[in-house]
Amino acid sequence: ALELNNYNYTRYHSMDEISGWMEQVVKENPGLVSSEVYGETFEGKNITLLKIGLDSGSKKKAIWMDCGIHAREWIAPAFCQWFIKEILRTHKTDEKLNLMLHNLDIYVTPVLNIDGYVYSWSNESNRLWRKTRSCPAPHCECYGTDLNRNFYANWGMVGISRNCCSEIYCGPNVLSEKEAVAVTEFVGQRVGEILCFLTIHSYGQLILVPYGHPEITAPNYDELMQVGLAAAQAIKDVHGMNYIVGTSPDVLYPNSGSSRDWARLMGIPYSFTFELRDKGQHGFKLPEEQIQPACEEAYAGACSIINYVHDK
Ligand code: ING
Ligand code: ZN
Repeated sequence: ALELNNYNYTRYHSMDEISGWMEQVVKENPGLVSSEVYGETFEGKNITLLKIGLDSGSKKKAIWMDCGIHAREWIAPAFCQWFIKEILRTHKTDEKLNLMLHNLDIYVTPVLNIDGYVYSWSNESNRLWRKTRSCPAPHCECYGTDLNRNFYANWGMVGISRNCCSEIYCGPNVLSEKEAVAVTEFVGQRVGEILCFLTIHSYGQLILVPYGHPEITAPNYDELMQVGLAAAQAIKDVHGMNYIVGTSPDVLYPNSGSSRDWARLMGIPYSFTFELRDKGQHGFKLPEEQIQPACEEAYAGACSIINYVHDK
């Protein structure tokens, strides 16, 4: 049987290995970690999250984190696993973390786009797959929709394509993808509870704040920028890496239909996209030697945000 102590967090893992790891984490941490299936992919695989938190009498708030919305961004699922590993390793001795786990539940989805992730592992020629694996619409021969263009947030407006062969195909209609529906339903039912929505991508070394649409501004934009800049500083303090903070139109280009924008529009006050290492030298094929430093710094960035949200 797989022993958590022996799990190698500085390697990329197949979906089967990640699924086995999730089961083991739950088994070895009763009262701290539980799992929940909250949806199914196009190909019928269970979408599972891990809920991390300590029992407390009062009603708890929550943090959301998802990784692997895009198949080829392998550092993202590696980070979600690292994030959980670090919490499990330190929560008994780190008093602040212990307190936060009494006040907050953390919902972590290590791989959201499971079909795409499995496909990107299936063959070297499929390594750079990004989208889901849903079947082509009539009159089009290409598979898949960009999940991060499929959410109910100015869907189909900017930074998208209607061509089903495009990498940024927004889908035949809003929420055409079961994976986007699963997040929408789970998070949508807990809008008062979830204070912070973190969605993890690569690459580019960015922290993106709402909105991707250039004509709308989040009511707490100034605060989101402050919180994002503090996270970027926390990241820099670990290995000296520079992360840029801003909206996607300010930093790169506009987009619409992203889960980050949807979460903010729904009323979740703190919503961020992380774009992990690197800046393009290796891109999506970040060498395994960089998993550890990339995750160490991103952990500091995520904790900076979670601390802020908890203390506020
Ligand atoms: N980037 C995200 C995407 O969905 C993004 C977020 C949007 C970044 C627009 C910059 C500009 O495209 C990746 N890497 O998936
Ligand atoms: Zn991405």
